[in-house]
Amino acid sequence: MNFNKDFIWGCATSSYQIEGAASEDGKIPSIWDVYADEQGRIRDGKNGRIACDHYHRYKEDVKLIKDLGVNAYRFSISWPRCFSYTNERGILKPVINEKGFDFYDRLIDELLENGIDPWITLYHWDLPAILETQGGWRNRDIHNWIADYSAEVAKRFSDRVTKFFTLNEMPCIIGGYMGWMAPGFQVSEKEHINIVHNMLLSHGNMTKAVRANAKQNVLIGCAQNGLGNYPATDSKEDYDAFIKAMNCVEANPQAYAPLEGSKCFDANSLIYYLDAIHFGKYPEKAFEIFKDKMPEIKDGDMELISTPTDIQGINIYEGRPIAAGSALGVKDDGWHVADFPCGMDITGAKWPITPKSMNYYFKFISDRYKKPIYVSENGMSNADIVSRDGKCHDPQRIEFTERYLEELSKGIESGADVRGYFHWSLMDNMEWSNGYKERFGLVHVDFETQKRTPKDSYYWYKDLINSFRK
Ligand code: PNW
Repeated sequence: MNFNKDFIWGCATSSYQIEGAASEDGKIPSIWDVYADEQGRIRDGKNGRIACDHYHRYKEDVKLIKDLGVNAYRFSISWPRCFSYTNERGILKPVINEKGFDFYDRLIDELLENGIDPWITLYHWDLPAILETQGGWRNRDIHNWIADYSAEVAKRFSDRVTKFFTLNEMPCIIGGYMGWMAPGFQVSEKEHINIVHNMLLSHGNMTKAVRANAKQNVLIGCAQNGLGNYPATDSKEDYDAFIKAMNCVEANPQAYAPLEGSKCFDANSLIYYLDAIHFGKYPEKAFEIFKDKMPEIKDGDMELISTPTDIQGINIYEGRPIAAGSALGVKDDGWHVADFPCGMDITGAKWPITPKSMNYYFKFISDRYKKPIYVSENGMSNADIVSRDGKCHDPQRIEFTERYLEELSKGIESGADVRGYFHWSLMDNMEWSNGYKERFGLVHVDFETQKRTPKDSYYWYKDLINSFRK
């Protein structure tokens, strides 16, 4: 593999997954606090009240990031840590929580002092619970609530921070309204599609708010996810089938419904979201297929949604092989999802290991939207243990990352404009509904003692990064 000298190497985390301090210094509950504490919906009844205790141990963690040798660190700001709300006769008014902002001030300064570029994610799923009582993502007003918060973040930090992601993984926010993420219930498909519209309006309004309040030139974009599909074989037929599948506006096979029984709604394809953002219109076909389920589009909506961005973040974990021809029982669009081989390599979370997700998929996105791409997340969970020698040996993660980066390098060679890679995650953390059972870190965390142990993959990644700097 080959990456040029300017390529950005990073690692990533998110607030609720690592910070803990769930009700400290004026932080109000997020929908994840409610989902965990009140509803007990996280595996083994766990929660994020302490998580990695990063709120108190951030200096130690920044040292780990520095020693890893990355140039960039992607983390998210907790909205309910920085904003609370008063409810005056049904009207919510934001109140700034200085102590919350102070934490990120300290974190950002610590990162900069250690030569690490901070990349902020404005929203990584921890919605203030009080906003969910007003409908959360179902309420169109959210695009104003979240823009107010984003403006404040930009005012305070854009003197030192120049990279901003708006929303993390819109299809997973929808998961909250399919039942497998907070707030944790199922709504109709028409409502799902309306939530997508509200998220896209939010993304546009956040972009506008950050730009308007930025103290210098900043790079803004969303961090989107989906399945990184690829042609099943090297044949031209399968390549054409792959392109057809990518141009499909129905979800299958571009999105997932991770919990059995949870319904994957249809308008969840990559192009459904990204065409709206980059071209200012939903794909024509969406109107044919979803008809009256399409959202009400008010004057100015598509302009707001397509407020110009600078970068496109893509979180990528897995994909599906696409082959020519129709599968049995499926309508003939000239493509189908090919079977995985028996004994397919899988991760700890049983996700398929599909390095080719890094190649054709990125070329497709790059050719279609012509924006610099950053891999804003990639990594795997593994049943890592600390051995009696005191080390944490994780050859699977090294193999996984090497395979994925090799394919990414091929994608870049074929013309995909990918400029950076953020490994998910810096350290083991609270893996949402799966609690502490999935370890995604380059650093092992003993959640009883909070001891951090860099894994073999941490040292491997460090060497790899160094090898491309020479
Ligand atoms: C992403 N799925 O989420 C998130 O951005 C991270 O916070 C998370 O820890 C990471 O990937 C690993 O899961 C996903 O079920 C959550 O397919 C679930 C799925 C995919 C991505």
